[in-house]
Amino acid sequence: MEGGGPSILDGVGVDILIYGLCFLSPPPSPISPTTSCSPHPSAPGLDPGVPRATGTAVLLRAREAAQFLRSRQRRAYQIFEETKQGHLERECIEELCVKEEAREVFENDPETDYFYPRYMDPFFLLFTSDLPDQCIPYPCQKEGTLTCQDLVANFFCQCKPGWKGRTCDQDINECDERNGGCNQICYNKPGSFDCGCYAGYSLRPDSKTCEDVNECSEPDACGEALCKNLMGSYTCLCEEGYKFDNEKKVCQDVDECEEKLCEQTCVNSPGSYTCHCDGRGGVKLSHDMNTCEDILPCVSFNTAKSIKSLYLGRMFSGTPVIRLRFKRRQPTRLVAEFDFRTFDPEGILFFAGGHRDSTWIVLALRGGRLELQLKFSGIGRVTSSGPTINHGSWQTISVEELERSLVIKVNKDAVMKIAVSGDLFLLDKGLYQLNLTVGGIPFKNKDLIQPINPRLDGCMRGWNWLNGEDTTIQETVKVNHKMQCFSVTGRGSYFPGSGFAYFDLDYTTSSAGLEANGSWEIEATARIHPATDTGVLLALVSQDKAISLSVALVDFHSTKKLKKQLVILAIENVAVSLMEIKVCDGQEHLVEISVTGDGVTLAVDGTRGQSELSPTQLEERLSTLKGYLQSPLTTFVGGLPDVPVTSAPVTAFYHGCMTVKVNNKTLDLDEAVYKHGDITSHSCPPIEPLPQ
Ligand SMILES: [Ca+2]
Ligand SMILES: [Ca+2]
Ligand SMILES: [Ca+2]
Ligand SMILES: [Ca+2]
Repeated sequence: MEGGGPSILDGVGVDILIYGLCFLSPPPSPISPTTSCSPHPSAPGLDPGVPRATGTAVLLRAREAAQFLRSRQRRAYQIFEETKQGHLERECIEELCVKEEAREVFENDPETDYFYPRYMDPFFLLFTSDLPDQCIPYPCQKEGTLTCQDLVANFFCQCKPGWKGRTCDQDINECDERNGGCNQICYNKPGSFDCGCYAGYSLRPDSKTCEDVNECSEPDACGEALCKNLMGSYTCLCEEGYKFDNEKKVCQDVDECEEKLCEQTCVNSPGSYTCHCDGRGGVKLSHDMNTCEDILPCVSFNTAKSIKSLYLGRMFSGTPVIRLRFKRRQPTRLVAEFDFRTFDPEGILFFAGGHRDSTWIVLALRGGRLELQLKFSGIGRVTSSGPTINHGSWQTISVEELERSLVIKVNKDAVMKIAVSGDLFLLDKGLYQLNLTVGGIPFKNKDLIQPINPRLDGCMRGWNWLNGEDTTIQETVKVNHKMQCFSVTGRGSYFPGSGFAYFDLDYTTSSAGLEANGSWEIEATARIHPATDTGVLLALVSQDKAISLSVALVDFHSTKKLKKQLVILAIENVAVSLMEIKVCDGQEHLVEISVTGDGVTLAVDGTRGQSELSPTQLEERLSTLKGYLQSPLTTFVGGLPDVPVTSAPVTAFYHGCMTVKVNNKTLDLDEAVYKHGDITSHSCPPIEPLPQ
């Protein structure tokens, strides 16, 4: 270093100049005119002879200054990074450094170029008492600093809240401590922090605590649904059976049928659904209202049969149940005797004779009395006499052909004695022949002398045709259960739960017809002895199989989910009236209905049931029924045809004993258009005593 020669200031007793730290300022930054640190000797006002500051000043040669600085370096150079400061001290203050060494310290040219000439300048002196403002250039991080305080060869950055560090350049993470005082979420950010809240909460004015947002205060939060505010959220409530559609903001019906809740048939409805079971298949809805269960009897009937009996009512067609043909080599007369039991007032016991145009007799019942129709040589007669015998007790009936008469006895009392001319046995091909049919005739009913309904729900036993041993009939009956009679019977019709009967009945009350005056009336009573709690008593069915009206036993009420034994009167599948009934008490019950254009009554054992409909709804139902009555309706008893299970509240067959009266006329099931063969029209087995 060429410097180091004698200073021009040597010997000048100016003691106030200290010069030097300004070289630390980078060259591009012009030195403020207010600063006292403008070291260049040529610069105006830098006359070394002019004292620049009060107080003691020492004029030092550069190297002395460096020496001087050594003791103060810690403070003087703290504007540098520690390394730069350390290097400068080592390289250029403790000993003279070459420019390259200075360049290494500064690691850049501008600083080096600024520093080095001044360093080598003999005027490079330090003003020890007039150190420049340490806050210039501003050593603090501006954003984080409140003020910079100039100290002697040092500075102090007073940080704004939220900052720390010597130059206030470090953010304090307020969230580290007690979550910044935030109630929920603390977001740190440079120099400060923010409290935040989870979704559904909002920050209170204190900017720290969160409070639930009451979403329901927005009028449209849930649309038509009920809004319920919750902590941190809200929910839109719909009535049971509906679910909230978030998009449309409406309550929409839940289609429970999609969830396969029903074991068999499901019908969805707004807000609800109903399950239906195949009643005709012998099942009903169980108590869970979803699954199906067997319809089981709660009252048992003694349906035991007697193998030594012959049931005459098996064939609804009215065709005979037994056909016999007797052939004799000798002239023979008819002798027949049997025990007979019936409650049926009408029907055919037996036919005997030749073909329909020759000679025959038919023993029948009409009005409960024996009737004999006979044709001898083409001439017909009808005779009726004797007591009523359809009292249900056994009695012995005999028919004997004598030489000139026929004698009919009941319990050995002759009730008829009819003079005849001719024989029932006809000689044909050398044999005396006789046809005998039991429970029907071998020709059409209209070919009788006086037509009669041949269907006879009657029972025979101990028969004796022509004094002959008859084992064939016995054997046939023995193996055919349906040819046997119930051991014991009472009045009524027995429905075994597997079929129905139907009638064509008219419910208009004037001959002018419904159109003329709109008058109609449906009155029906059913005396029932039910075996089960579910089954159709009576129904009016249109030609397209719509169930316009039905009266049924049911063990629940679908809309109220009421599990009770009830009689239900419905128009289509809508319950109109209900009445409780004790199905399983083994007693006979009387169900009465009356339906007119003015209203509906349903009564069980004299007590009227409650209406299920409002007057307006009822009016609408009755108008629907009236619509059905414009066309012929079929009256079903004991069951429904094959209709969808949703057509009526109950589709199951009735099981038990029943006698039905419609518009004051007792329905004789033998008069039906159709009757299931297993329904006994005029007999019903007794109830078995309830197990103790
Ligand atoms: Ca912060
Ligand atoms: Ca809320
Ligand atoms: Ca639904
Ligand atoms: Ca009959």
